[in-house]
Amino acid sequence: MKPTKNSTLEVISPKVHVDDKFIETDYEYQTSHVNRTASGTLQVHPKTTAIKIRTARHVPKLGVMLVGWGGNNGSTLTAALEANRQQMQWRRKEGMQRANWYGSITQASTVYIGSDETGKDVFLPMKELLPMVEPADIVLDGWDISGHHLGDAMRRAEVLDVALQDQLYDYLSAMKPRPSIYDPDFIAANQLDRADNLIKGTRLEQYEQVRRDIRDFKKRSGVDTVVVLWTANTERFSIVQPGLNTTSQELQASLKANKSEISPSTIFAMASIAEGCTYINGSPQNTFVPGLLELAEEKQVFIAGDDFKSGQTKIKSVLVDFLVGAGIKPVSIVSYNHLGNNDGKNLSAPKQFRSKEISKSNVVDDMVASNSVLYKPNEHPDHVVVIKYVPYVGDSKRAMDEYTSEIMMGGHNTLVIHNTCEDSLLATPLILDLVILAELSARIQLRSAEKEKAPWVPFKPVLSLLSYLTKAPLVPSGAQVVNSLFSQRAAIENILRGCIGLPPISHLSLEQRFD
Ligand code: NAI
Ligand code: DG6
Repeated sequence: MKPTKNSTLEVISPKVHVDDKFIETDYEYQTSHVNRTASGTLQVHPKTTAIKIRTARHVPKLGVMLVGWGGNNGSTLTAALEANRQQMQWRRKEGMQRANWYGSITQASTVYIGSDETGKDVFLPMKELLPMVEPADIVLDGWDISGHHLGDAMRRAEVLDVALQDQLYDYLSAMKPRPSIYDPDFIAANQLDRADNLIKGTRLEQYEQVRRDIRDFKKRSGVDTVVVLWTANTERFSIVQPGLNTTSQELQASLKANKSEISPSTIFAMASIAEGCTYINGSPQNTFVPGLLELAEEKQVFIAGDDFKSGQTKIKSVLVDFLVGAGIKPVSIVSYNHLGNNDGKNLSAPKQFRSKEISKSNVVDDMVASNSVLYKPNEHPDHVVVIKYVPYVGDSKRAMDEYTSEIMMGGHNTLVIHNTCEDSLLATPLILDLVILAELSARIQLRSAEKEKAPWVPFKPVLSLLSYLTKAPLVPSGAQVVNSLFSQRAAIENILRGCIGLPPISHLSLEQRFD
């Protein structure tokens, strides 16, 4: 079977069945369950469960609504979609540059599919494994508290080369963000001068307006499905309190009562869930208060977050995994960065910085906890995060990290990393991956093959599969948070492989190690 129309891949297996609607596979899921006995023995029980996985083949027309559409990420995504759609080229001092999707795992990375008769590994672009939304087919819309049209928003962002901006300006100028919800208590006071495009009224009225906007977009654009994604300013954390937002009922009552602690991002998430639209949080704030999580579960709508994982944290989730996995003990991690874009300006306020500090700081916890040889219970490396606003450097973020580790016999190993890059050019491809993988996830279902007529079940509403793309991964209640980048990527690869009847990548390569 060929998983996608234009794919060069064909899976030959009696365990894979394809019809017009679904790709269905018979899959053996192998796990190991551990029991702790009274004497302290760890008894491990390997287990194989027969399941079926099916993926709907029809790719819907996808609409994406960005909250913060006129910001650096929002305008850069809009520009990149059009530049790639038209396969634009422009002149730089180094020569001609073509539009591309570097930094996107779906568009620019490959997945191992097997080895050929000579023993060489064979890879395929991730987007060819299963039917996925094509970036060129995505329809964008969104909201911003700033009324700049997207042409001016792109210029204001100062991210893309001018020669490219000039080709895109007229096209982007026709797009204008819808008015949005502004609450100066949640973002930095220094954002006030942008706020000229606002939804007035009570929180409930604002919520109703956002719901109308989603319906209006669907109707006008003819899209089949909508994903709403927050790429607006980082908000401060909301207070979580019984009676306010700890259950879905409390949250809905608080919205009706216009309680001031219900943040704009939580209102967007509530509206999105009410319209049955997946909601993704690209910023660090606690939009997903307990009542919101409960609401998503009740309505069975996907939510995912928090905070795009673009540069410094991505490296951290690789480096600490490597160090701890190598038996080396990180004892001090100091992450400093400065940047001069509007995100940096907003984060120069203490409460908004605090939200980012929290999301950047938790990323090593599970890796540290996994190694009881190096760390005692509750022992952690010192971990400090500093962000400074330096307007002159604009979107070109400078990140400096120092990792000090203890090595054998009291020795020390210090690694220093200096990274300079356009922040929004790292974040934008993540937005593309988030919406494409979220849409795909809505077409994947599992069922037990051991019980007759077991029902097909979708992923749980908290879509932890997107953890690779987020700094502080949101996981279903009771599930383990996984921060290691390679484990997060392996989860995506292996689930996609499972959907087409391929086993997880084991790295056993027995055929190459034994005669
Ligand atoms: P930006 O400041 O350029 O854009 C944010 C936009 O949101 C602005 O246009 C602003 O007017 C708008 N906005 C603020 N409050 C709003 C509301 N309530 N409703 C609608 N629009 C609103 O920021 P940028 O660089 O695009 O980043 C966006 C978010 O993504 C920030 O929270 C940032 O921390 C987060 N992020 C960015 C990363 C990056 O590498 N660029 C990586 C990780 C997270
Ligand atoms: C400075 O830290 C600004 C932030 O918004 C970051 O640029 C952004 O969160 C990306 O962080 P990281 O750690 O993934 O590079």
